[in-house]
Amino acid sequence: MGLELYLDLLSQPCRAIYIFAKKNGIPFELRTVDLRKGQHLSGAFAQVNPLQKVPVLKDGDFILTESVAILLYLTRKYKVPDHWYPQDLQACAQVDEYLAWQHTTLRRNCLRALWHKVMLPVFMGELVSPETLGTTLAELDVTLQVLEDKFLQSKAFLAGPHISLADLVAITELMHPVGAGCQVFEGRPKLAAWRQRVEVAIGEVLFQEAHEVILKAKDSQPVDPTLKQKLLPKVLAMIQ
Ligand SMILES: N[C@@H](CCC(=O)N[C@@H](CS)C(=O)NCC(=O)O)C(=O)O
Repeated sequence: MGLELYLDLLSQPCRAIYIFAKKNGIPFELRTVDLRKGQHLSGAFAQVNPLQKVPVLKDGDFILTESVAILLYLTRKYKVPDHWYPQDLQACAQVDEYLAWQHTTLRRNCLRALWHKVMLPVFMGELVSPETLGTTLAELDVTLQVLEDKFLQSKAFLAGPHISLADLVAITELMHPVGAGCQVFEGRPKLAAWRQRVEVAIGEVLFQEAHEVILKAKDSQPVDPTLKQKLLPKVLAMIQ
């Protein structure tokens, strides 16, 4: 069996891996794990990842979780262009710096924005107070400023003149609040121009294909009450 990727394109790290593999012509079997249907909680998927989370990479008997590790594995196993993970010591360290930073900052804020604004009320039928949503969006705003001022600065891309894993991971995060209807690029011309460059570098067709699910998140059908009971505690833990 060749490379298998267990993904749900609703998930931002899954989108990054999907785009990376497609863009670089890496052959893989897509194993869709529909989070909204609770497929990640099945016994069969627990055999693949006991943590019951996507993304997961399976390469023969080798199983790898954690999106950053998966992206680096693909970068090293397949001969992808250097710009994704530059050879230059300092450019590479800047990609590492961004990947280490984003997990507890941009990832958390973008995830919370999506769930507080759309997924909890629309999909889960759970009310979110205006105060909670306001705090979430204010925290997102602070993080976007850090992304712009500390990481992007006046560069074309986060780690220099070319697109890297840092940009790919960042854009797939930002499309979460975009999917929730947040105007994250409004009033941020530098970030908006960067988004255009990233989209062009990825290719607009692939970019749209990977983001179709999240851009329709607002149309999610309400979950049935039995599944909601199983999903809600996991979701609340995930968006803490
Ligand atoms: N740190 C992990 C996060 C994995 C993760 O939280 N995946 C989410 C989707 S973005 C998931 O599968 N959630 C299901 C759950 O927590 O029940 C990574 O970057 O791969």
